[in-house]
Amino acid sequence: MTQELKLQRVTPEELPKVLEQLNSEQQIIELAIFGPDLLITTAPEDWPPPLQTHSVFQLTANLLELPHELLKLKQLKSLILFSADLWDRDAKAIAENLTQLTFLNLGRNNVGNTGARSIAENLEQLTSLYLGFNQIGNDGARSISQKLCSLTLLELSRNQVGDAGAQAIAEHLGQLTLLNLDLNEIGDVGARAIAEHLGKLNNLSLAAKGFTEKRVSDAGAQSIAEHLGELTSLNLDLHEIGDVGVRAIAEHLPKLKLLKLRGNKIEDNGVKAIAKHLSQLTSLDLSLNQKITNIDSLAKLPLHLLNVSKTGVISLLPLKSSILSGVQVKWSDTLGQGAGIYVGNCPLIRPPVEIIKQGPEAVLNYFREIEAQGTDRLFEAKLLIVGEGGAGKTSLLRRMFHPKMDLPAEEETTKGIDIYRHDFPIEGDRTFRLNAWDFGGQQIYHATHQFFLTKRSLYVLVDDTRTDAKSIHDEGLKFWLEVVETLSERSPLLIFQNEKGGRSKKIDEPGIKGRFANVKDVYRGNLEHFGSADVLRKAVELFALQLPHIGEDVPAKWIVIRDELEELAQARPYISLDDYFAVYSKHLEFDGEKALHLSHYYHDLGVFLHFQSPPELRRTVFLQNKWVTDAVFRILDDEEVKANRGRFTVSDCDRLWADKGYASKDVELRALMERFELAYRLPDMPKETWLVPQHLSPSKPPELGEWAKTGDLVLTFRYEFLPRGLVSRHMVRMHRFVKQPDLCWSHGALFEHGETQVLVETGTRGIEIALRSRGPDQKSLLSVIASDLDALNSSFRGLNDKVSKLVPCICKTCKSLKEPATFEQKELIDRKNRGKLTIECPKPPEYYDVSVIELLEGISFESLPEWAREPKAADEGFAIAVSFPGEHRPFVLEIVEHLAKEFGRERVFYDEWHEALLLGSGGDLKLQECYKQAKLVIPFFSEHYTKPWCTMEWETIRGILLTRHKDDAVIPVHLDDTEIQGWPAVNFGIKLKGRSANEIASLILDSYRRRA
Ligand SMILES: Nc1nc2c(ncn2[C@@H]2O[C@H](COP(=O)(O)OP(=O)(O)O)[C@@H](O)[C@H]2O)c(=O)[nH]1
Ligand SMILES: [Mg+2]
Repeated sequence: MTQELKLQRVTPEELPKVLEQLNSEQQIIELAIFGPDLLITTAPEDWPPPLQTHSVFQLTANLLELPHELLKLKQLKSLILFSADLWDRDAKAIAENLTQLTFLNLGRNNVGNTGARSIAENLEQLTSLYLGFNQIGNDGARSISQKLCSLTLLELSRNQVGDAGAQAIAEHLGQLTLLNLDLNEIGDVGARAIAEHLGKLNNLSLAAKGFTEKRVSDAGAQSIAEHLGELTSLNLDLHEIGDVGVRAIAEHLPKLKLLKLRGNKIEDNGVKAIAKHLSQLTSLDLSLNQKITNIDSLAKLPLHLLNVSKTGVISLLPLKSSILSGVQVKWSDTLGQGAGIYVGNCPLIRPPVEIIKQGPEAVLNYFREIEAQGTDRLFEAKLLIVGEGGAGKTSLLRRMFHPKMDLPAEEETTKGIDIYRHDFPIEGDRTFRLNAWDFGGQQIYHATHQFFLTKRSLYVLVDDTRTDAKSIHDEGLKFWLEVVETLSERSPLLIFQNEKGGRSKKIDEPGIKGRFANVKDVYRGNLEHFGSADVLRKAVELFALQLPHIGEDVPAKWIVIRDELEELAQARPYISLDDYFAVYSKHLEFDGEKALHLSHYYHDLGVFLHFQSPPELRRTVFLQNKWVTDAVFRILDDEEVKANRGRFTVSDCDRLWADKGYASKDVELRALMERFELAYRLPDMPKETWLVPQHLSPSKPPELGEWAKTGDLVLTFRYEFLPRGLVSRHMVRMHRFVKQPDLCWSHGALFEHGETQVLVETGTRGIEIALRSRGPDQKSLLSVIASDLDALNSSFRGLNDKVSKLVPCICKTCKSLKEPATFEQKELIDRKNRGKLTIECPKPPEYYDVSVIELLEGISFESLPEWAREPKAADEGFAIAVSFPGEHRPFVLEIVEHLAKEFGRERVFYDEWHEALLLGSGGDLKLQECYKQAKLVIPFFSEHYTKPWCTMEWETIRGILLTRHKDDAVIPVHLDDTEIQGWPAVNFGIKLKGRSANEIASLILDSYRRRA
């Protein structure tokens, strides 16, 4: 059989015929059929070895019944029927008819205890049995144990087997070499039984469920260690094993190659024990053991996979040599992504988190640079002063940093943002640079907080003692505490009580600190007096020095480059990208990619502003934050713009940006406003016009008065805290569906696609956003709009915990109501996880029981239709980019012509079609950008691909591959058998095999669609 035929897709109707044919044509002995839920995505050559010898079918839909043609395949020795909706009677039929089977896999079905018993009673010669995810309990496990004494492999993961079942297995199945009981209900008793009886095991998997009381402790781990000396692979995820248990495992199980201990109670000593004894370990999972902080000792193990995500690890320096030799560091926690060091959510300072988030290439660069230059630290931070207008923020700043200055006069309220610089000396003759940001009080500024209230900063909240706010229940104080907590990712916050006129006020300090862990201390003083803020200033300096990024070691030259940019910033509000590159090249050998890694890092830290997209912004590095914010606020504050309900044109910009060099950067400044989601350009206007949705009317248009109807699809987001301006930002992001801006207001918007409409509206209490969808595509449009709101919520790092989705009831009573009962999505998911599959509707008279699954499915987002995706404007980037050696130009041209029929030439990057993009200086960088933006990159590998020019392209593509590994962004076409250096999987890709250009093009299209 050729490779192409190995995987056949069949409909349930076709299956009987296919089986019949198999029966007549060949003496088939190995057969695999997969249900429609489990798509096989890898190529046959990458399948696990057992599958390689099977005939493999993929069903396009679920089987309605087991075809009896299958039962005629009496000679079958191996059968896989995975996720095919089989029940106990199907298992019985298989067991009674296919009596030659030695290998059986019925994973992810519903065979239950009865099905397990039928298998046990009829298939005594089985050596391998896989019945994961099948509702099997102790009874099923017992039947299997009593009859199937030849089993060497038994997989019963995701069932309900308890200690009793594990004991039965242990007592009867002494031949087992592999036992997988992941996600059952097994504790120490079961673990001990397994340990004492199954001495031949070399692979044991006992990961616990997330929701369970049953866990293995140190005692269980010790028995396993003492008895199962043959183990090479052990999984004890999510138990309660501490350092004692780990030490036993390390000391007694020297053959271990794979060890999984995710989510236990392991600390640094446990890690040391592993390092000391398990010298053959290649794969180790210690994630979710929060007390681990130090993994230095692991450097000597031959690990190619290490997961320490969600631990307290702060430094990867000890693993430097493996990182330099090519092991990738990934800011994630998901395994199954191949080799690497996984460090998602660790408080890393070496390298800094911002570097790791940029991808493995940036990490590699970091280590190379510190090898060459040594390290230094950046002593620079932001201090943000927040609080109600008039509370005394500006006064406090003056008292702290300009003691000689008078307090501001009543009418002198802050406009926009003022930035004070405070330098203070620190150890080693160095200076700490603190930039203190003072916000004006106007509401419109609140919507911009999200961009400036950055993490890794220090906050001071000024509390005005003239108001009565004393505890977290008082709205004024609570609002600011919530703002800082939501936006700043737990940055430290100091409260200053301004005792104006000597008035003091008690404040519920323990209550506030109990609820807001980031509140460090409360200070007070009467700002009329000189020296009243001295204590606070000392505290500010102290806390600034303790900010996490201050401890970060970065390559020494990075600090030198920052210092030079700071000097430039004194005279110039911005510089061009080329100027920045020039500064970089003065200190380090020039490499565009690396220079961009560095600017990205400083941008993330809030040191300066440099967006790497869109192209208008990429070319400018904004050194003075205040210059930028002043320009933006001139538009936001302008009375004419307000009077025009937020609309402004180029002539408004000319009027407002006449001085300070703004005029020559107007395009960039408008792009920045779009990037900040403050404004968008209205389409189809005679004169170029932008809209600031914040300034739309505050009241809902009367046309939309009584909008709700029965039959609407409704989804509600409920917030414990709703950041200001969220709906306006949502409107900017989704403006392609805004057809009538006049039907939008500052707290709501109407989105439309054809005949379908979604009304998004903030509830009167200001804590809910309701989405109502109606029309032929109501589910799709609702999905699009709701997913964007989800994404927006996630962009506030502290918001996800404060928002819940309310799912409307679908019972008969509610279906006839405009306002159906609602359930919290979180509660529904929890019920589903705990196996409680109904919930009672609170509406009389019937109080129906409603299916939890159906409720959840009602709001599950389907894959979206093409119209719902982001538009395909030319600046949206390329769908496909090709890279090829000139020798193959004619052939490649033929292929891209085919692709262009599908996407249009503007979305296929083929050098000759896009020459204009590459003209001028920095052509190589631009080229890299094209490859980066492309959804899919196709290199054509051949002996000619090793030429220098291609090699340079290849370096870029490989970078993309490494960072975009997960979404299959690179698929090569192998024109011959040349191995390309750095390409990890030689087998992966499209092989020429005499195919025509047309055929290759359709394979590429297939891959593209599968990715999308
Ligand atoms: N008498 C007195 N006036 C104060 C005190 N603190 C602030 N002010 C005045 O209150 C007004 C508002 O203060 P300001 O610092 O501008 O508040 P901001 O809007 O929070 O920046 C100004 O006129 C200040 O001079 C104080 O402790 N005593
Ligand atoms: Mg002020």
